[in-house]
Amino acid sequence: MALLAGFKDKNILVLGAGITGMSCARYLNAENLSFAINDSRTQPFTDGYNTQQFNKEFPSASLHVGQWNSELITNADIILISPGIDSSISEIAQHISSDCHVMGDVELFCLLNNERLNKPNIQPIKILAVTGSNGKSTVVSLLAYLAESLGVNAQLGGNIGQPVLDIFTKEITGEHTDIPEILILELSSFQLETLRSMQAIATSVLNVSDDHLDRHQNMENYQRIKQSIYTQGELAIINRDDEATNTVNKLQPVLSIGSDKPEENQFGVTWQQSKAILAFGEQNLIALEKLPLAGMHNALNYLAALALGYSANWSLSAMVNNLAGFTGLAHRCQRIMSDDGITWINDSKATNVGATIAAINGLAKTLTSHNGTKQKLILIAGGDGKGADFTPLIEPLSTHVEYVITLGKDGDNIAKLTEKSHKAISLIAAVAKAESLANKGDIILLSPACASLDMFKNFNDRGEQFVAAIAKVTEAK
Ligand code: UMA
Ligand code: ADP
Repeated sequence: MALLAGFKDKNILVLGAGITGMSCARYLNAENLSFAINDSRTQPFTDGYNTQQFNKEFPSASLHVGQWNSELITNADIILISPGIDSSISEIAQHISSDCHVMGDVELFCLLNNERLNKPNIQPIKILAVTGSNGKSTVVSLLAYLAESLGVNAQLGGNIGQPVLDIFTKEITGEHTDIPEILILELSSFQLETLRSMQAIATSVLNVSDDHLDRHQNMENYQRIKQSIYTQGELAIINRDDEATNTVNKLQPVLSIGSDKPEENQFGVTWQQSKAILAFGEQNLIALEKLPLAGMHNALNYLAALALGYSANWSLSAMVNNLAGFTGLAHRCQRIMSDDGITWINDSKATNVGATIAAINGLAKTLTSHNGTKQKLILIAGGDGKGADFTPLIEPLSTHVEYVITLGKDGDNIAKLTEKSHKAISLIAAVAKAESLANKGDIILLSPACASLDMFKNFNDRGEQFVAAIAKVTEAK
């Protein structure tokens, strides 16, 4: 039976009324399927959207906010759960009936996409899927940029902030008849937890480092969830630098990237006169210094994007010729202009320890000496650590960082790692303190190693407040 026919006359429950939940609601509505939606917060909607608007947009849906509704959960045949909601919490888990089908929006998208194979005149959308603890958004955005430069009809979706079901909703409502040929899909560990049916051309785990352990309990579990992406694609793109990215299926076709010299049919890095060159087998592609995103972690991001494009049969030389046009995303090691002679860097997107280590080590390589004085690196870090182990920061802090200014819920846990720390009660206080410790030529880096939600709306808000604080503090001088 076709999937949607099986949805008719079923109790469909959407859990969460954020970006994902609303996207599910709009899809179900476009298919004339009735549903209930439940969000445990009293004010789930953002951007001025309200209950009246919801009732107008979805006249046949029922909205339940303020707590998890055990009766709705018990009676549900199908639950579409948002990635930020942990289905194992007792308020949810104990009420789900044994024959209820629980899935995420990406799983529903993939089930529908697979069915397109059996329909006349339409094709399934090909999928390139990327996960990893860090670099996902950079890699998928770079890949989307390359696709556009090469004239490939591709679209971004998933954790990057564009729910995938919107593609089919727009097809049904006629808002978009131009369905993409390729979906470039960013997947979080939360989304992978409820995903089983993706059939991608290629998938990649970019790297695995401690993140979201408050939800996934331990690294083994987190790594297993990340690697579940490989069973849902033909080619596995793995990172030779990080064993945890290997596919467990020894028979699966593999393409690898790494920061070492590549062998035949591998992507990697060679060195010529101390310059790093991106390479494919024997073929040198381009010098890293000619590209805007600096640091070895970004070399790996470039290679991952090239490997993914290559797996979709895009021309390697055309991709290489277009790499330099992508200038990166905001809040990821982004330089902020100021008049005080200090180099301020906004890496607010560093929401885990691995990202902060990559930023410190990457910047440390660029530190130079002026008149016998070495440039100092001052770090502002802290926020909600999500249960992470911060000890991997000890080495980079002691080797490369002059002072650490800490803030937020887990600020004290970072301060404990080094004697060179100062505590701040707010971001603006941290900026002022860092500024007072810096000389002209020094680098002040905001790279929190933590999520932002204890003090800010999100990492964008934290980055924007950092930029505003720099302007305020430097203006006052
Ligand atoms: N909710 C509850 N109770 C809870 C938790 C959440 O009712 O205990 C409700 C909230 O009130 C809200 C809804 O659930 O209305 C939010 O659902 P959600 O947290 O899944 O967020 P969405 O707005 O649907 O956004 C999600 C992803 N968010 C998370 O995974 C936390 C977005 O990734 C993603 O862009 C979007 O779907 C589209 O796919 C954000 C993210 O922070 C960027 N991702 C994490 C990361 O990158 O590290 C995984
Ligand atoms: P994600 O979408 O996985 O969170 P982003 O591209 O948004 O990744 O980058 C998040 C953070 O990780 C930024 O602080 C960025 O500087 C850092 N980063 C980017 N690529 C890598 C990588 N390959 N390894 C480690 N850190 C990285």
